[in-house]
Amino acid sequence: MPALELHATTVAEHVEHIRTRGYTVIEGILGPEQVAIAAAALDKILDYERRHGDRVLWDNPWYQISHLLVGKDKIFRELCLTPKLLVLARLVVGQDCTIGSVNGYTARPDGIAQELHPDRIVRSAFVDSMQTILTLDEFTRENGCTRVVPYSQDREIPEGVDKCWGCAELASQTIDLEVPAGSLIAYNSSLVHSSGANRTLRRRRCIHISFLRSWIQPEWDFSLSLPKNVKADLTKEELALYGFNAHPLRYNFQTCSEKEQGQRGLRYLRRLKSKLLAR
Ligand SMILES: O=C(O)CCC(=O)C(=O)O
Repeated sequence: MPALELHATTVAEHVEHIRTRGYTVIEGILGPEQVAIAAAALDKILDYERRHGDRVLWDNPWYQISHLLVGKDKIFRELCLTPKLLVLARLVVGQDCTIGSVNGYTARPDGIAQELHPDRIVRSAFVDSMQTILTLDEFTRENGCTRVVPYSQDREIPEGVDKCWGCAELASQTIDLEVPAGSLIAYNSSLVHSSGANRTLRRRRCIHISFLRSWIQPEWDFSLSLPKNVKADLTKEELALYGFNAHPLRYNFQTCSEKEQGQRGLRYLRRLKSKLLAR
């Protein structure tokens, strides 16, 4: 499918694109030096974790992923504070939005395309969570750039996630987001998307940062997960962004099962404890 016009010029246009077509792209959001430092730091982490990581979840024929980067190198904290990124996130998911996860990701060299999928299947009148990708390499069709299905965030997805995976009709409507290193790709988490097949022998690296409405439980509970020395170093703005100020009971889209509800008391107490003892 021919690429849609990718470039909006004002923040308001980017916000509008996320609300309507489901995604937007901002080139040049990171400087070349930031890209080089972040790429080198990510390589080091990925190399280390390849030797120790879980082969199914973290390092598989599709991708290699590293979770909780904020605790692993300071450059990733800097990237989360990129001014244009925060302005956009706060306009789309609220001034008090929080970060749900900060992961390093590479489409695996000589790897397989991910199945098309939305990160969440929630239909609401507003964007409740936004996924962002900061590119650390040029994204091309050859190295498995991100593919999206414009406007798919509002579509009826057949009941059960499985019926949506790899759906042929959706596949025929994807467009490839070919962008330079240092770009931002931002999309409604309900948009259907995936990384493509990396047909090169080099990593296609990026950072995934998700932004959520303040009442949604993050994928990672930073107050419980970050090392003590990193927590002690966080600024007021970062504490708010990583959800340290958020109410310990937040809505969990992904695992809101009865079992989960039963465990809520304990989780609440643990979060409360970590909140009180955070600083
Ligand atoms: O990095 C990308 O191109 C997208 C990856 C993705 O969709 C995912 O990990 O769920």
